[in-house]
Amino acid sequence: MRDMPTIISPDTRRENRIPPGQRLTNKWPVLHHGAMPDIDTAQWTLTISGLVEKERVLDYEEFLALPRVRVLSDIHCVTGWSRLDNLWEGVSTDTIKELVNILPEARFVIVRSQGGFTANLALEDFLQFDVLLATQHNSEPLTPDHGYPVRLVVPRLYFWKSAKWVIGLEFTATDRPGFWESYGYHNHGDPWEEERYGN
Ligand SMILES: Nc1nc2c(c(=O)[nH]1)N[C@H]1C(S)=C(S)[C@@H](COP(=O)(O)O)O[C@H]1N2
Ligand SMILES: [Mo]
Repeated sequence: MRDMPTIISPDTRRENRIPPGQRLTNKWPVLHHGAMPDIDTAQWTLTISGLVEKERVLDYEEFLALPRVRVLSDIHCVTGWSRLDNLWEGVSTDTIKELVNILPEARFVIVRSQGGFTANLALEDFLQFDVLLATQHNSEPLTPDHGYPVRLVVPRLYFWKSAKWVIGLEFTATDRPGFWESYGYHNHGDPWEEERYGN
């Protein structure tokens, strides 16, 4: 596609790219709680709700018609593995912001997955320029176990914030712990600060 920008996540430019307590893997492990949902894109929708000027429910075709970006990023899973140089393709969260006009009262976003999983993010983390709703990884469509058809990718936080099988984004004024956060994972999750557990 013409004019698709490639965004370089800043952490990929660090001299040492492996955060404390992490080790490198070249594989891509699959990790999630519960059963893997089987999503038919003919039924899939993305609901953008809460503190926005215009709530939107996008079907798959409408989602694919949004402007697209590529992002190069590293993955850091809180269980200890890191995987470098992942090339994602999808829709920037900045495009989502333009689409719905997030209200000034909004300070958090609750990301909802098919199957009930949620992840909470501060709005400033969600709107970093390297965050996207991805449909492709290394030029291939996401596989079902890695979040097909659409997953969030938040390159600068531990990978549990990167919800797979995303179906909803709810903008809120107050924070609500997501799934792993309510089981004791850190609310923020910066791998360079080792924000693994607790607050
Ligand atoms: N819907 C959903 N998304 C999820 C999870 C989950 O349990 N459900 N687990 C998170 C965790 S803990 C990790 S480490 C990554 C793993 O993504 P991967 O299986 O593509 O490596 O997905 C995150 N996204
Ligand atoms: Mo994880």
